Amino acid sequence: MDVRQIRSLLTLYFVMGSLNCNTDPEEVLSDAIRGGITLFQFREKGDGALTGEDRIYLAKKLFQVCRRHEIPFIVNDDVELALSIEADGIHVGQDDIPAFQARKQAANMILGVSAHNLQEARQAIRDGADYLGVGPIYATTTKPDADRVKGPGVIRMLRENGIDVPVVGIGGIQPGKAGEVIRSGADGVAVVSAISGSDTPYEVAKTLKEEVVSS
Ligand code: FQP
Ligand code: MG
Repeated sequence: MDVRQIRSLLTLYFVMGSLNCNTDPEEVLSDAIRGGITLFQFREKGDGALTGEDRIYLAKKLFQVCRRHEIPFIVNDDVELALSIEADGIHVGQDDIPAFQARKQAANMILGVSAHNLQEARQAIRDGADYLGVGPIYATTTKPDADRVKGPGVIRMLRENGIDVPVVGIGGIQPGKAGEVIRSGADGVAVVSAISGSDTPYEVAKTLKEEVVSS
């Protein structure tokens, strides 16, 4: 997939698992799609997350919803799962399998890699990342083991140092805070709780989308 396509997919990237949802995950995802998300990541992890067959079942269900609306489906962490369901991509972080290995195993998939600084960004690009997930931009409660809060300036810093690959900001991005992330040089914003933890996922997604495309 070419770089321009990836940039456009990152516009509003929704990341979610069953633990993040107040209601049926399929319904939350459908509402988010209706609100204008452009990419989805299945992230089923944490205390009490589904495992085994149940996890695979939910992945397939959510994949179907995405398919129906032509939203590419990215799997967090688990390359085996991504390969077995023929997902569109995989996202790995610094504590997961090395990005170069994910690139080898999933040669034709979209590969996203988390980067917290310039060194990690450069390495991810050498390893074959299609995009970088950079954060946490703001404070988040979604990920207990998140890195230190960086502020949107981290993206400006990466751009000023020649990082020109597609970048999405992640971490604590709520409506009203997305524009600043885009103006710092991100191609889009990734959110978990802003949408999934809301009682109105459709409205929040729509608001975030408008904010990103107008920034
Ligand atoms: N960026 C993105 C993306 N998705 C993510 N899941 C992460 C960053 C974080 O491995 P990681 O990845 O550091 O933590 P975890 O596996 O717990 O999510 F930009 F794609 F939205
Ligand atoms: Mg990970």
